[in-house]
Amino acid sequence: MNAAPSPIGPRGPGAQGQAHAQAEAVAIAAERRWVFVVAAIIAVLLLMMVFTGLHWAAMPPSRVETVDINTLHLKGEFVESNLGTAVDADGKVTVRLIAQQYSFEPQCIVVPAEVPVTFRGTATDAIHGFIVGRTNANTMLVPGFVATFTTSFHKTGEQLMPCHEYCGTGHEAMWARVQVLPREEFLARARPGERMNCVPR
Ligand SMILES: [Cu+2]
Repeated sequence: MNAAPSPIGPRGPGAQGQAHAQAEAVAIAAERRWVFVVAAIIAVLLLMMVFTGLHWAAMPPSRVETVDINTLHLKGEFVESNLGTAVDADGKVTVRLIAQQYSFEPQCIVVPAEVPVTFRGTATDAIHGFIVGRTNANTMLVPGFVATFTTSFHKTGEQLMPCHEYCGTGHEAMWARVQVLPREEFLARARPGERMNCVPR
């Protein structure tokens, strides 16, 4: 025959059993509080991921602007005669460039110091990228997408601009130069409608 379960638990009657039950109740309450704290932390992290993912639209960093790589050299913004630095009528400076295995076009880019410069670039064949010296001018160039950002250069002189995305066997030889000119010198050289570069002729 089975004995009836004891009403006072396996540890027997008395103060010891009561203290144990109290301690267990405290532990359970504390663990329950921590479940809410941890759940709240996880919820905040998930909300941050969803917000940043949707708000910044992930990749490419600025927004999605596509370009047809099959007609890149034939028509539109990235034809050879339109590459280089342009100064618009309203004084805005835009650099357009393309990356291909294993060079940048133009090979030498000229920009003014202390003036916001907008870069617009794309790649023709593989994923490339560039960084200008120790500045914050830094982007990936993905075929079919236009990468764009605006930055200012504070130091005049020449900077190296290497490709920083491994793009094939010639990757380490893929780089261009950026010449940062004093603002007045740059503007004296600029001609409306012309595309500037510093490629030696
Ligand atoms: Cu490259």
